[in-house]
Amino acid sequence: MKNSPSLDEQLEMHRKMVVVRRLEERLGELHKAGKTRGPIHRCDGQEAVGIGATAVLGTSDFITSTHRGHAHYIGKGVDIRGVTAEILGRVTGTCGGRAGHMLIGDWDKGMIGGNAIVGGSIPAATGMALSIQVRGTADVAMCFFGDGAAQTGICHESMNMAGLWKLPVIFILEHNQFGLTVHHTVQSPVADLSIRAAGYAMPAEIVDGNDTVAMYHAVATAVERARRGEGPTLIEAKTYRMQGFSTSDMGGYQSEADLAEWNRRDPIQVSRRALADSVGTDRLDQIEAVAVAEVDAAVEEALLAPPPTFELFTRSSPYATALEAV
Ligand SMILES: Cc1ncc(C[n+]2csc(CCOP(=O)(O)OP(=O)(O)O)c2C)c(N)n1
Repeated sequence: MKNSPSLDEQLEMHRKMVVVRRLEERLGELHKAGKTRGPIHRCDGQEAVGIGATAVLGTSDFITSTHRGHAHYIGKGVDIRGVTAEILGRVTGTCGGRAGHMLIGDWDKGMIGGNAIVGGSIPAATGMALSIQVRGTADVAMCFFGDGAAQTGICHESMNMAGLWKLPVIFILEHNQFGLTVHHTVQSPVADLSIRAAGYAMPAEIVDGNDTVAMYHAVATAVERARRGEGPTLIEAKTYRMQGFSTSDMGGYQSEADLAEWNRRDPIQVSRRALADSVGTDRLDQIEAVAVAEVDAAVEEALLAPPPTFELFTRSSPYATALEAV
């Protein structure tokens, strides 16, 4: 069983985290300039969760995401140019410019879709896992969801079903400590939400969500277990949301001490420090510069593309191609 990333895989995870960070920085600027439609939910400080977890998966494994999904899209291999154009509502976007930043899906990459319904990613992946089990393939489904979403009824129903039927699903609880503006201590009587897994007969692990390699280790074990037909795993990634809830949120409820502490553990810096001894800082600088340039080029290209047109009474299917005959 392979549960450690190679050096090349670690460098690729590092590159992807920089892509996500740069994308979100640019989106923050573009939002202020009035060039995005609606608020943007940034995941600054949480990049290692999505990038580390998806690095374990193959293209035919499926993921579902949330309203805060940029690291999940990029981690699963959705093209940065398509993602950027989609967020900016352009026809060249992954879903033709009609999904926006919360709902991007790319079937060819196994990215079933983001989801603006809190908790909605959980039953979607559980259903996908049931489909995988029925079809008898060795694929797995993975869902990302927040600590707020972990309080929904559908989370418990999905986990119960997954535990009962030993479905090949990995539940990635991205515990960033807030649901909207509400701290987790007033959302739940327990600090570690992963203890709930015992109630559904599945293993759970608490992971440093700011460390891609730690995420990779834990997820690799869970994925191998699911592929062997032994059922689901819950992984609770402890992390912190460094920005407000979205670009429409003025913040002010995160303590300076917490922000400073988590800033010291910025996932990109954690990764840099871990890789510097092996490859040197020049190589890391170069990888980061290429990643930044790639995002900047994707933004410039997207801004030149036209918005989609909408026609009444004809097919308009951003996610799927309708069957000609059933
Ligand atoms: C079913 C539903 N209820 C409420 C909302 C409003 N809402 C959007 S995000 C959010 C909080 C989500 O918190 P969490 O799952 O922890 O994700 P985070 O934003 O922290 O990443 C709420 C209540 C919604 N979109 N859907």
